[in-house]
Amino acid sequence: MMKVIYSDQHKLRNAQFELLGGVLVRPFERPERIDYILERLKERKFHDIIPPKEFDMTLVKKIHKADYLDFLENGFAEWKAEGYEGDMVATSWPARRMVDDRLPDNIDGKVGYYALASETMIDKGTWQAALVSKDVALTGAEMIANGSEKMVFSLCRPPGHHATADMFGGYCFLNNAAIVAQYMRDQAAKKVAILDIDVHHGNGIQDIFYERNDVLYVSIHGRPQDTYPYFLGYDDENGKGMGEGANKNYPIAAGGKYDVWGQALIDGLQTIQDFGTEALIISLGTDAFEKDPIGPLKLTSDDFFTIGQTIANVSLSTHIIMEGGYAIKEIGINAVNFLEGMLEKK
Ligand code: SP5
Ligand code: ZN
Repeated sequence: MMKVIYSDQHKLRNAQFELLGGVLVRPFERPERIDYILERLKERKFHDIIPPKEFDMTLVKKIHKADYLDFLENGFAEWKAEGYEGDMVATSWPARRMVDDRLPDNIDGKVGYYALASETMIDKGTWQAALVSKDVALTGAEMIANGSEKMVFSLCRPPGHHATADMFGGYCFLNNAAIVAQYMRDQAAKKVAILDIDVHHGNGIQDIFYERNDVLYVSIHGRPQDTYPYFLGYDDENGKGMGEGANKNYPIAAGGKYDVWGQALIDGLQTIQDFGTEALIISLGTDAFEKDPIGPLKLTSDDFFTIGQTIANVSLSTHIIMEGGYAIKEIGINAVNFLEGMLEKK
C-alpha cells in the first residue's frame, strides 16, 4: 500500500479570516480539510501513515529568497509589535509604475512587498506549519529518491504552489512541490516534471522554473479570465530562455467537465513523456471538483479515480503532494479516489 506522510503540526496554522466578496469569512483552507482526508485514508486501508523527518533549510534556500524567509519567520512578531490585533494581511502593494524592488522598513509595507494577494492572512503558527509541511514533502521525496518507494503521498498543509521565490498568497508560503523538484534534481533525476492538477494555476511553480530546462511544469486549471490567480496561466506561457518549451498550461473555461479536462491530461502526459521525465511530482488539488466552493470546473468524484489511473499508465515514479481542495465533505473521497486510481492502471 502507498505510504502517506503526515504531521498534525499543520494545525498550527489556523488563521481567523479570509477576505471574500468584501466580507471576512472563515478561511476555506482550514485544518479540518486534513482531518477528512485522514479519515478517508484510514477507511480505505491506507494504514501506513508516517511522520516527517526534519530537514534543514538548504533546499528551501535554493528556491526561496533569504529576505522572504526572514519575513515569514519574523514578520508576525513585528506586526504584533506594531500593536495590531488581528492576523497579518497586506493592504497595499507596489502596483503598476510604483517601485517594486525596495523593501520598506514598516511592517505594512513589508507585508505588501511579499504578498501576491490579500485573501491570505498570516497567523502566529503559520511559519511553523509551513516548515513542517515542507518536511512532509521532503520526507516523501527522500523515499522516492533512495528507491525505497515508487509512489508516496505527502499530505502537506499549508499548500505551496502559489508561493514564488519571494511572495506568499493563495494560502501558500513555501513551495513544497518546487522544493521537492529541486531535491529530486540534486539527488536522483536529471529531468523532473511537475503535473499540477489543482484548479488554480500554480503561478509560483511556473515562475520559479520558468527559465530552467531541467524541471518541466504542466498545469491544468481554470483559465485566468475566470479564475484565481487571474494574472498568469495562459496557454502561450511556454518558458523563457533555456526554459523555452519546459512550461505548459492548459487553461479551461469555467464550467469545464472531464471531456475537456481529460483531453488536456492526455496531452500533458505526452508532453511529460517527451520531456524525458525521470521523476514525476503531482500537485494534487481536488478543487476542480464540481461542488468546490471556490473552483469553477466540474469534475466528479469518479473523475478523480480516472485521473489517477490515467497518470499511473505512464509508469513513472510519482510523488503526490497535497495542494488545494475546499469541498470539505468530499475532499477525502476525491483525494483518495485519485490515490486509488494511481494504484490501479487501466
Ligand atoms: C492552494 C489553493 O488552492 N489556493 C487557492 C487560493 C484562492 N484564493 C482566492 C479565492 C477567490 C475565490 N473566488 C471565488 C468566487 C466564488 N464565487
Ligand atoms: Zn487551488
